[in-house]
Amino acid sequence: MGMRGARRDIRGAAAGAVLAFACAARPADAQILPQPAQLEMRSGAGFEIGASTAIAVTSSDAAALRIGRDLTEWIRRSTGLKLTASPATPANRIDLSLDPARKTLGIEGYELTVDAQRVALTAAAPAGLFYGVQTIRQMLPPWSEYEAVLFLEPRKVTLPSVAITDAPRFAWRGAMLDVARHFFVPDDVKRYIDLIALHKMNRLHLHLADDQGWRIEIKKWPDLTAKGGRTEVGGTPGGFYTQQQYKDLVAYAEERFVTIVPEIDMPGHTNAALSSYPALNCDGKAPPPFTGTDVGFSSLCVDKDITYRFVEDVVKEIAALSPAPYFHIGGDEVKTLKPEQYRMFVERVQGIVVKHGRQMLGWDEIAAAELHPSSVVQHWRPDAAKAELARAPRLILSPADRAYLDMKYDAGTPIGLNWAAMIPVRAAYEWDPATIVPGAPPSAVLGVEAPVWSETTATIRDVEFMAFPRLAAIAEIAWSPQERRSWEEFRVRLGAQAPRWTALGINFHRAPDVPWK
Ligand code: NGO
Repeated sequence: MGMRGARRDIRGAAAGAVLAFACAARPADAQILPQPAQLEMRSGAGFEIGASTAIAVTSSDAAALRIGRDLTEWIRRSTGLKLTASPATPANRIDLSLDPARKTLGIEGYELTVDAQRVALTAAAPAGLFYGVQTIRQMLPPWSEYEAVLFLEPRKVTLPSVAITDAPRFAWRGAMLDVARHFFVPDDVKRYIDLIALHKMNRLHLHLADDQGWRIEIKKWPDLTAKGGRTEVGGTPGGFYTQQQYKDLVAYAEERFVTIVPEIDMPGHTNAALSSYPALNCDGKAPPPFTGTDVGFSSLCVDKDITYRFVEDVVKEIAALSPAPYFHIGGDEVKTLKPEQYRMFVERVQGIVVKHGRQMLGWDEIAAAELHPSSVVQHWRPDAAKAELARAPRLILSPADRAYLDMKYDAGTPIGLNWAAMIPVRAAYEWDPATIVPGAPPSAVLGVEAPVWSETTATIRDVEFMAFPRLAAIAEIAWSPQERRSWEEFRVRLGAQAPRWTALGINFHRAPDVPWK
């Protein structure tokens, strides 16, 4: 009895606190992040979600129905109400409709109108419905994120009157997680997928192999994980994903419209593979496992045929785990090869990747090679030769002095690196992808990606601390039109995310340049 009473008190106090927040005047556009392409706040009462509100999905598409169920659940958490699925009247309803004829919305765009009678969300494809529902989610009270709240009696929630037409600026809105320096279990990765999807990001690049660990099961080369998967930075136990776990991650991500992009870094950053298989070394001798943080010392033996059989087996097995059309070969920081050896390796591996039906991605060093039209250069070195990058067939932008979320915020940040820069939130936000590589044709720029390298992030809580709030800045750069972005407005909207992020349990950094709620 004492226990139960105590629990109710705590719950009551918490609900009271968030309710007070909800009563403060806050326009809907103070909540939505990334900023929609077009948003008009309208006068008028808004839409009150109550016991007789119905929700309807006009589509038989399985993804659309699932998105409708997700929205029903977020509304249940906000109000205590389980909405009925088939509306009896034309009024007081939330309509989600999939209309392939609305081609101008694109695959990821949506239109959302809210007035006193109705909420109408329309998209041409399920991804657009998903993003529209993320927008509605950000207009619900923050406690909709907090599953444990039980309502003793239902609460009404009012969505403000708005008209939104929205679609992303870039097709590639990525986050990268280095699971090699420190390993993160599948549940951690799923949580990260949830958090990036809420911010309308659609790629999760997994850095699956480096000097310190090999993280994906390859059936033909079992020692990669049996030996190479054991370690991580600092000497703590590593880990790896079985092929089944990887497939499960791919499916989980796909339900949230996130594509997982696998990276096996080569020919450098390969000590874990080299120490597992002596034959991959030019001298046939396996080096010991490595748990430090130096870079640039390792390389596959680019003159041996077995190296290319190895690469082909790896590409083939990973490609079979996922329909995603991408394979990232790393290609960064090779200090032990001559430039012609490096170029030959990249071109030969590119042939293997293309043969297996995948588009090759690589860090910006690969721009020195002869690239296939489908290949993608991921820019990272602030001082990389821009003229060479401008000739790349396609580009993703991760300039380390803006988009590397493993860089410290400022000198006081307890973890993180600083080799490229200290990156306060404002610096992570205030840049335009269009100006990073002068001379690159706009159509070549696929988008933006924010990596978290994990030399200093040992747990997913550490990752969250470095990623939030800056990941939200990168998400907005990737989604919102440049002319709709300003730091002064963004920082207020960013600060308004605090109650939602708190309800989600995100370990975000309360950066001093943001007015946190
Ligand atoms: C570099 C390096 C990585 C480091 C990272 C740390 C690239 C592409 N290679 O980025 O191995 O982990 O910096 O910030």
